[in-house]
Amino acid sequence: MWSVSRSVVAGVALSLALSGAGAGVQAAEPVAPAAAGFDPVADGAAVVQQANWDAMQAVEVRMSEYKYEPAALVFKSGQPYKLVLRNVGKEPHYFTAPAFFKAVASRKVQSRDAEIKAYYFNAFEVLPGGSLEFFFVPVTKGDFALCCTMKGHKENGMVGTIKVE
Ligand SMILES: [Cu+2]
Repeated sequence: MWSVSRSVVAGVALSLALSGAGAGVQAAEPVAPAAAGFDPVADGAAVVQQANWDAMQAVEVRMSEYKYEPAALVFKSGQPYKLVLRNVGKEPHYFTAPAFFKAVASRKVQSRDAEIKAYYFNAFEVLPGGSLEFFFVPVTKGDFALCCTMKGHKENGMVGTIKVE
């Protein structure tokens, strides 16, 4: 768990350094994680632990060419969820929603063959015929963008919205 979190932070720092150099920005002062847009739920582990998982709600999203069904997702802050992402299409599809992932407390990601416990995610890729389950508790209210980052998919309409209310 710790090593996963650390590598994510390192990845953010690296991309910052590169973009700063490319844009000709002077980076004399260290950039705070929040200022860099890296401001996930601070007490995510406690939120996950205190949630009533017996009251968990399941929501399924089917991915295909080139859409999410449903494309408008609404979650309630504090309510534990299992989000099932099912690829019923012929191409791989992404569930890319970095701002949404920062607004939730992540418990784990589960697939047929594996389970991953990590605090932060940016995106999930699901292969044709495959599925995965994301267990989480929404924390921060807001509207968040969802899209598929496979080449050309977003342009073909593979976008969605996620509301935490
Ligand atoms: Cu796609």
